[in-house]
Amino acid sequence: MRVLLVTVFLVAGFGTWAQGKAIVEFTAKGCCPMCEDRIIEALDVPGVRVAEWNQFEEKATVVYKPKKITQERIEQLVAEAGHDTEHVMASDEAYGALAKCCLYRDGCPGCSDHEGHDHEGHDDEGHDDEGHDDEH
Ligand SMILES: [Cu+2]
Repeated sequence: MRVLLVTVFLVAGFGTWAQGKAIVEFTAKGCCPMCEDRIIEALDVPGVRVAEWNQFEEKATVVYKPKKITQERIEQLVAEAGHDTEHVMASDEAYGALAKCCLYRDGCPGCSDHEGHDHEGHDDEGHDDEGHDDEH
């Protein structure tokens, strides 16, 4: 799994511009506009120029300055805010601090007023909760 992810990492890093800016896209799990705000806020740091998150694709797009911040650090920041990314898992503490609506590992349970993302092809037999380690 790691090896595959690192490959994606490298490919994504090819969007480097001459001005010392780079763009990276990575999966970041989440449910709702609150998650979007949280993720974007987490990326409001020096070196990050633009941060966006697409709720339906669960994908973050970040424009950053490679001299000031790394992709790895960017994903760490998102994970520290409670959102699993492609390469960095959020700690249980960070995940547990999320609003109920935002518990993406449990299928976004509380998002009633604003529907969570549609997992198309979602049938009940195959729940693809990778990294789901709920022991309680
Ligand atoms: Cu949310």
